[in-house]
Amino acid sequence: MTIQTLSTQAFAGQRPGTSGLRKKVTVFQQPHYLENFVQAIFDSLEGFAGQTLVVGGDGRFHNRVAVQTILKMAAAAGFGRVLVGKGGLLSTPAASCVIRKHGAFGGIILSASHNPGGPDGDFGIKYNIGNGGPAPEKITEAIYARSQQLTEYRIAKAADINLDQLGQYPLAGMLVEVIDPVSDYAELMQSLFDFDRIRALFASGFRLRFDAMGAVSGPYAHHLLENLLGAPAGSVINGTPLEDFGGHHPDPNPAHATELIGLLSGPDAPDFGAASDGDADRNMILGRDFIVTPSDSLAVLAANAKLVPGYRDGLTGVARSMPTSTAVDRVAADLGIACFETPTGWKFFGNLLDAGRATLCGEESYGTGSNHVREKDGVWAVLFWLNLIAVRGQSVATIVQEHWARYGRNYYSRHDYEGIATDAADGLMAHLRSQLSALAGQTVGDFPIATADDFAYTDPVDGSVSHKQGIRLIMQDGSRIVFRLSGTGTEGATLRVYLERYEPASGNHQLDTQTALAGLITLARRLAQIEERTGMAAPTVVT
Ligand code: G16
Repeated sequence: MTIQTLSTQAFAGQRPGTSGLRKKVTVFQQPHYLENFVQAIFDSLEGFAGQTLVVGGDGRFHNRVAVQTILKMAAAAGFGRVLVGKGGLLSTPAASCVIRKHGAFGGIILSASHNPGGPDGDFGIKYNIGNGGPAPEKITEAIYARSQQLTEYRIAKAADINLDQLGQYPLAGMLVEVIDPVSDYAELMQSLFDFDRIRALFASGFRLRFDAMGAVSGPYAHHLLENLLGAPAGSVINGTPLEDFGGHHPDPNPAHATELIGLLSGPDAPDFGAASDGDADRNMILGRDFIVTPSDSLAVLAANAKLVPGYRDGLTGVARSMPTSTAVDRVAADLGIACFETPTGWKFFGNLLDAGRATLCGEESYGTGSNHVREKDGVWAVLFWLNLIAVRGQSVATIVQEHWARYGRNYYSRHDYEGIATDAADGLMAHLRSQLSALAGQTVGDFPIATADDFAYTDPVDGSVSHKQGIRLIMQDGSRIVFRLSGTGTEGATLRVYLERYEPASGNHQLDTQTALAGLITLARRLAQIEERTGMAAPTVVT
């Protein structure tokens, strides 16, 4: 067995963002770039000698190369065993499931999630801890600090593992097990949902289209929806994971899932549509001619959770990221359970889930999940909706409209301004921050502003504090405008403007969302001087 120690130099900019380190593939292809980050991860951990590591990714370009490197570095670091998905594949929620089920020390997930793939696209890597969830900031900051000091890394000199054959392979004193990426996850899903009832739904002629967008959810959706639940072959589209996602931008939202939205419109449309992203942790839910916002989806799942076997005993609490609409807050108040408001980033839900204080979590960015794993979970959300529909016997649109009639409607939209020069974006945020104290208590246009602040979060479990998590303007009627810079992009900066207006249960719920939000949209653009500072007269993406 030969372990090589190779000299290296630190790369600037290896600080993990909202969800790991995401950069262009060409950045990761630089000699030592990936190796440095992996060594920084291992150097920041303690007590893993002889333990199990889980490795897998969404199959995008560079996935296989990176997996082989990580296996050899894990052997050099002293891990006892690595579980790796066949073909180097593991969806992000499946990786979380495998870490938990097999009691692994942690896992390395390779994905840039919803960002495009291919040689000119994006790549990403993140470390998940033993609870199956993304490493908390304390660890990601330690990884970053270490990455800036590295002078060498260690790697086993060995042949590549055959990732396409299930089995056990020795690698420099470590055992590599190539596992089926779907089976542990499928078993977990069957423990949560009423598969007989969903099977009966499909047998009655219920029609679904699931768009895997050429990404990793395909094998999971084929197996669960078509093989186990009996949806006819062809219900899953774009179901083969491809290194460039077949040219798709694997982001399940109205801007990028246009093929699916087209399929779900018109009289002969299927009853239900859903899409997932590159690594299968996001979900978009559609009915016939009806798009469910992620914030509403979370609220509907929370309100109906007792209809689903895995949540029959009720929820201990719910959690949402700060920019996510407050629709779920109303459900929590009605149920008499806690509702937590966290910064953007799934990692902030981990402590609440571990402590049993929240059962369901969700984000406006098409992420929904529960305590079954420690990641958001796209296919799980689809199964949850199918279970609800099977029990309630109603369409998606009727379920959501009845929800609004009971709780009121939170009109909600996110406007993204992508590819802004970093200086301009930073200037815009600084300008907003400088106005905060003056804005609180003022009436601007038609809007009396009750609160104007920069969101800070104190984790109720470990007391850690995260500052500067988004600028909030909260109006007296509860309407909100939130400004943040994305932490997942790889080119320039992306400004996200989140807009929300509440119309009570007795109100008019039929307005077009952008019309309902027009006053807030104008105010947001004016206060942030978006056009003056970015030159952009309109957002690049509206969800
Ligand atoms: C990641 C995080 C999510 C976050 C989203 C958008 O999702 O896990 O928690 O909401 O990014 O973050 P940002 O607004 O900073 O770009 P994913 O699916 O990309 O892993």
